[in-house]
Amino acid sequence: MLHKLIRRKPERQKQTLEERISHSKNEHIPSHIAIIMDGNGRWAKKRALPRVAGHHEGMKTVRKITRLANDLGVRALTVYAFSTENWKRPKLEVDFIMRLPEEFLGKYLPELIEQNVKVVMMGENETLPKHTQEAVRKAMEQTKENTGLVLNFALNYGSRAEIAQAMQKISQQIQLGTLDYTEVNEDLISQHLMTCDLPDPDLLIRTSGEVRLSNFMLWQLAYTEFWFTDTLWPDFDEDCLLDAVESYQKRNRRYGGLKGEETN
Ligand code: V0D
Repeated sequence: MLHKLIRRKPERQKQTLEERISHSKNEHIPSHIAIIMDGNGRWAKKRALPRVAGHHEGMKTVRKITRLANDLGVRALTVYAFSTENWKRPKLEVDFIMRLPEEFLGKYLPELIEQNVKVVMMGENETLPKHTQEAVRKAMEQTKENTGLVLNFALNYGSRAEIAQAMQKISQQIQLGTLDYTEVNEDLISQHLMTCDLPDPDLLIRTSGEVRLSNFMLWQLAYTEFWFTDTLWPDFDEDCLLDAVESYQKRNRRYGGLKGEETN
C-alpha cells in the first residue's frame, strides 16, 4: 500500500546529451541567446568559499556553454559579464574579476579559434583597466575573420547608457544636417546600438532566481522569450542550456512559423 504512495512519478525518459542535442537541432535553434550570469557569489557562499571562487567557476561555465551553443548552431551568444553597477563591489573583488578575461583567453582562446568562434564585446571599453582592454582587444583581433558563433561579452555595459549614447550619435547627425529627424525610426535606432551587427536575442536566460532585467539590452529584448531558472551560474551545465532551448522550441512550435519573422 505504502509503496504506491511514495512511488515517484515516472522519470522523464533519460536521454544522453548527444540525443538531446540532435533532437534540438531538428527544430528551430535560437539565432541569438543572451544570458545574465547570476549567482556566482551565492554559489561560493554555499561552499564557504570567497566570492571570487564563484566568479572563477562561472568563467569555466562560459567556456562550456559557448561550446554547446556553437555545436547547436547558435549564431550569437551574449553574456552579461560585468555591469556598470558592478563597480560598487569591493575593490579586491573587482580587481579579481578584471583579470578573468586574461585568464579565460589565455586558457581557452586556442580552442575558441579552433571552433571558429568570433569574440566581440559591448560596453564602455575605455574605463576598463588597460590590461583587460588589451586582452580583449587581442582576442577580437585574432578572431575577427571567424565565421562561427559570435561570443559577445557585455563588459561594463548598461542598457540605458547604450540608448543615451545612440541618441547622442543620432542627434549629432541631425544637427550636422546629414540626417533629417523624420528618418529616425526603430531600425535607425537599432543600427546605433552596440548590437548593430547582431540580430535581437531570441532567448534570454537569467540564472539564480532573480526575475528582472537589471538594465540589460532593454531595446533588444522587446520580442525575446525569457527563461528564468533557480540554478546558479556555476552550476548551469549543458542539460540546463538544453532545458532552456527546448522550452524555447516548444513555445516557438505553439506560435507556429510566424514567430521567427516577427522578431526581426
Ligand atoms: C565573472 C560569470 C569571462 C560572471 C563569468 C571582466 C562574472 C565569469 C570573461 C571574459 C567574468 C570577458 C571578456 C573576454 C573573455 C572572457 C569575463 C568578466 C567577468 C568581467 F574577452 N568570464 N568573465 N569577464 N566572470
